[in-house]
Amino acid sequence: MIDKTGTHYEVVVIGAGVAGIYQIKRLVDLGVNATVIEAASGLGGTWYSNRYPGARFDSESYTYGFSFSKELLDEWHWKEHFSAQPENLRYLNHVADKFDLRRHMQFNCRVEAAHFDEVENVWRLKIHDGRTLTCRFLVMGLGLLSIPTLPRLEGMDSFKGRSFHTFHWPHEKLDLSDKKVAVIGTGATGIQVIGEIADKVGHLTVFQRRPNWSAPLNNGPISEAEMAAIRARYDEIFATCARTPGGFVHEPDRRGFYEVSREERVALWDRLYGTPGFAIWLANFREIFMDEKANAEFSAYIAERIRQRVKDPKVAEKLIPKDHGFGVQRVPMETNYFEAYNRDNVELVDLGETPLVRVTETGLRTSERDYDFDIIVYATGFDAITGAYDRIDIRGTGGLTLREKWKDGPSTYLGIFIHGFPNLIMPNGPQSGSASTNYPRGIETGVNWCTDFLEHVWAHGYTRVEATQQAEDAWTAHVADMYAMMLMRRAKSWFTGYNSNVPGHEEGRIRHMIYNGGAPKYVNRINKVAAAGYEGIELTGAPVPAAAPALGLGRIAS
Ligand code: NA7
Repeated sequence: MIDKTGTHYEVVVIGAGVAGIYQIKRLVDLGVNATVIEAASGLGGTWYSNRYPGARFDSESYTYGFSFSKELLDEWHWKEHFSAQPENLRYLNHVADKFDLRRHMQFNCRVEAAHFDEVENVWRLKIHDGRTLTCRFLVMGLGLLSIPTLPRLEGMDSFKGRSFHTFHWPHEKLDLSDKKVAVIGTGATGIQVIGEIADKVGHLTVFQRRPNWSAPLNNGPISEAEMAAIRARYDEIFATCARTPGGFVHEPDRRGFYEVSREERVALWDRLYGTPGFAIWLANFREIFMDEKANAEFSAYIAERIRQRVKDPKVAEKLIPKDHGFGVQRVPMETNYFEAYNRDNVELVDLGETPLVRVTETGLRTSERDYDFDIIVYATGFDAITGAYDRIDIRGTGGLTLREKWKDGPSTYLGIFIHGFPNLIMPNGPQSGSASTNYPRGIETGVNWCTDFLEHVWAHGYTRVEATQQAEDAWTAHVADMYAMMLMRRAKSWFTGYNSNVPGHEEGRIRHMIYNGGAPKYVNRINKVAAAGYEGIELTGAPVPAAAPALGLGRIAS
């Protein structure tokens, strides 16, 4: 039972990642009584936790930073085109310090429960340290990839060496030289780790269940002169991001796949393979995403690239996906990944042939043999998108739990509101624009829209806001329709809610997790909703007399 004596805020933001940092900045600027609650001991979200070697942006660094402050843009020098985790965390800390945001953040605070009080129209939060808080509006800055998941293998506790998920890679320096290391998993994370540590470990064994299509990141340093040129183009860069479906600088090739010759297609692909970042995925022909035949032709092209880079043809074949085409799952970008398998100290174990049986005291056992290790790294992914919501006991009207409501997948209005959960707002929620785009670009859109919305609510003195069932149904159906057009709908990936390690998320039932219509369409849609007086949202509550301040409410009467 949540007691009624806790501190009250007008807004509580959960999560001090990229979304939470920007959201609190906007609220503080408005003078709102708000706080950020963060479970970790520092800010930065993804970049606080993922400290594994090789963790870095796949977004061009200068498209990942916040765009809201010219001064910030002018003073920050991104050192690499695709900046690595330590630098990214430094950047986010710099932002928090520059704008004095840290004093509005509470660390080491895990929200265990959030219950909506239908009488007071407030959320009552229970923090794991026993405190209770209330707030009028609950803003979810939960990470979409913040709940790491481990395999369900027998004997995991019996291993005598060190083992951890990549999300929990030790914060202190870990000496890998002369160590026998296992990496389980070859998603975006595994591929980054493997490429980075292959030449730094004694011996590396990669346990691969399914290969992923992957292509070179083509990273490089950014000189002072180059950074000056980037700064001068920031307006243009952000305008490009706003125009492209993915929110990146990469624009799709508008020519029809079948309108150009095979030679022209290959010429484009040769160029894209050497282009930095997601160009190979997002500056490609649009048919790659929707047309089986086009996708198969491009996948065959990438397969050939893999064969050229991996010396042992048998190993090369194992690294080429056979169950899905290029780009229907999130494309991991790699540096030295395929070359790692040409090294004498690196070995690939195909779990399709010899599945993992258990973890032993000294290592791993497959159906074929035992392997000894000093370190086991689980690069086994996340309970993505909805996992962080599921971990909190969120109860809306009539005691309805969000966990129950989203049992078979999320349903939202615009990815921002949930019917039955009034006053809960998600600037980067499931089915919103940010989950499928260059994350900070989507986050800025979401936070700006939600903040404008709150200003509207405060200006009118509403105390309760809730999406209608009808609006939610229509949006969720629209999100599902978008999936129906994409080849990704059949992929076993976190885009479709698949995770073999999470009960109920095993293969079979698609979850419509992300909005696939692209950033411009999304922005257009949410702006129309705002222009129409926030249609689809019921705004109610006792109007505040014109003279009374709508912001900075103190403790509520209880
Ligand atoms: P992903 O992309 O979900 O990849 C997880 C990998 O781990 C993938 O290769 C899985 O194989 C493998 N996996 C998961 N469970 C097991 C078990 N039980 N046994 C063997 N192998 C397993 O997670 P990432 O962390 O790489 O990337 C997530 C996102 O974070 C990424 O897209 C970026 O946006 C940042 P499977 O394919 O399921 O056969």
